[in-house]
Amino acid sequence: MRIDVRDYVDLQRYPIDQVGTAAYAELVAAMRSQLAGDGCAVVRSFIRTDRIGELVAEADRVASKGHCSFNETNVYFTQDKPELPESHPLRRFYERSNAFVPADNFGPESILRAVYEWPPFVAFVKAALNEDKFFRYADPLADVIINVVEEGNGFPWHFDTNNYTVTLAIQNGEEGGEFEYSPNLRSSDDEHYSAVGDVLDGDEGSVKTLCLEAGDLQLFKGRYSLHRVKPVSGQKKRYVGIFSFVEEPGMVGSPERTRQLYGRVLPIHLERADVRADELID
Ligand SMILES: O=C(O)CCC(=O)C(=O)O
Ligand SMILES: [Fe+2]
Repeated sequence: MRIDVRDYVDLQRYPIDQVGTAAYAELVAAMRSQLAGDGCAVVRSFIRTDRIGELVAEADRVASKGHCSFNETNVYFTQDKPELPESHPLRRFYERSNAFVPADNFGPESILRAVYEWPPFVAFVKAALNEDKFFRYADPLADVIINVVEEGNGFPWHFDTNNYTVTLAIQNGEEGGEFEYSPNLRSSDDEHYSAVGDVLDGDEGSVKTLCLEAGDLQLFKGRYSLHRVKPVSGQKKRYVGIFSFVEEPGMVGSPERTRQLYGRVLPIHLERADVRADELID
């Protein structure tokens, strides 16, 4: 069955296929103003409420394909610096675990992929983010994925290493899973370590909480805003779709990162990295 994205996106409320209309311009302007304000913009019920069940069913079908990876990380994803005091944010490590369902589980029958590849969707996100160079990721394991979060897990405080993320809430856990962020806590020329330390110590003064519901689309600029996903509790899994976009066409992930996040690599990762497969066998 061919998927028509028009049946899933709430185009009555968000006419993202109507470029050039006043409604489109207003929507893009609203997104840009939210992003300029605190780096976060949300399109509530972007996916029609009456169709979200189909997306949940799709996630349920592939959830067991999630590759679990665990590591200990500081908020910068950098190495420990033993010469600094233990309380320094660079030295504070938290357990991170995630289960990414690789993109090759989302084939032509996938609603998530149909949305990701729908030209009006790509154009809308590009316009909202006000990016010049904006392409779908060419990585067959990572272009569109689902992050499956189970009981007890979340995503500890961190700054993103990419400029923005584009995510779709598909299902919440029974409890927890709130998205918390401290807007612009650091800047390109000042790490504001003491303010970062305050948030890590539990000071919620600068922290905003966002409760996303199934079907909400979120654009988030996380490079300067410290953020986390609070641990989920209950039997129900939290599902979030992650759409990746990059600045150059044809990009794929490095073999090391791909193996860590997805548990395997494809020939394209090795070719691009100019590494022979036999060199990687460990
Ligand atoms: O799962 C989410 O809602 C976002 C997680 C996050 O911050 C990230 O992937 O960088
Ligand atoms: Fe993040």
